[in-house]
Amino acid sequence: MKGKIAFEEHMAIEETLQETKSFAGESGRWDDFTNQILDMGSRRLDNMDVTGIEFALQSLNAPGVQGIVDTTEAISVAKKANDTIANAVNKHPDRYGGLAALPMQDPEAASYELTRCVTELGFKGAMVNGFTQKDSHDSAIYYDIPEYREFWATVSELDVPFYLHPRMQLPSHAQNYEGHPWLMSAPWGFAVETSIHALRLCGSGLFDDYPNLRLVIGHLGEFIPHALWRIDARMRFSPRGYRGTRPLGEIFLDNFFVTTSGFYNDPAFKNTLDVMGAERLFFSADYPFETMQDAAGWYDKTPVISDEDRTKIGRTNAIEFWGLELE
Ligand code: GRE
Ligand code: ZN
Repeated sequence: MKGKIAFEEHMAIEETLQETKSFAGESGRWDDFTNQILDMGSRRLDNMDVTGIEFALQSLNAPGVQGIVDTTEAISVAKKANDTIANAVNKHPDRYGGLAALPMQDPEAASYELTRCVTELGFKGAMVNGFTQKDSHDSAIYYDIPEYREFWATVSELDVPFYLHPRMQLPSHAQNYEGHPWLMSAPWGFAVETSIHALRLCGSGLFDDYPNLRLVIGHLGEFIPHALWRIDARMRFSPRGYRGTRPLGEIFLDNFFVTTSGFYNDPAFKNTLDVMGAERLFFSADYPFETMQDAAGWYDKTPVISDEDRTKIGRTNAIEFWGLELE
């Protein structure tokens, strides 16, 4: 399919590059991977051309700004990353858009940077890599706490989507992963970490206060769509501490949107489609952690959607969702 739009596509800057090393695959691949993730020119664009991806929103690699303990440094790295993305967008406005990296260490600074990115740089929303560290390497701050309500008010006012991207749990918080580093990472722990964060947001009353918030999660919903029925079924018996005024499943289906990033599998996709509906699903690749060839090769041919839905999920949903100026 030509004309696809993707939006979990990552770049890096020198300051955040090294964090990605352990995810780049075999050690011999690092130099090439570095070239791929830093490049925002012909290599990325050629890849998009051959896989039918017309337009892609670019975002900083994980954990990016969220892994920086010094707030002043976090603010300056976020700004540098966003200015780097803006520069690529300016060069290729018909191919790229931007999602803002945010210094969540300081909610007010995060609001300020998001506002700058949206109103001055024309960014379409934010991409944040899970909980943030701050001051101490062992800290992990989640955004359902009251300190972030003003930040969410800004997101709501700007009316832009917020993509909650995975990061790995901190070793000091991960006793249950001990001895199994593979388990903490993209095969499983990424989804556990991200789904817990998303569910915390759902259970915090946030979406009662700001019903227009639009949260995006990748990897076919980080296991949540599959589990949604059971969450509500069991919550009837143990809703302790739940602060939503509606069942969690309703909140999730109203306020969350899901992409195919890094998860190219028919049965899992079919289940996600059944639960979410074609209007709330989007194509994405997760380049360069995945190849655009794998993402598009599967998506263009999967028999579990009609051609009408393929066009929606691959393109037209995204145009409306992000307010893109594409036909
Ligand atoms: C991602 O961006 O989703 C990602 C990483 C590292 C490894 C796997 C992966 O950042 O999907
Ligand atoms: Zn990603």
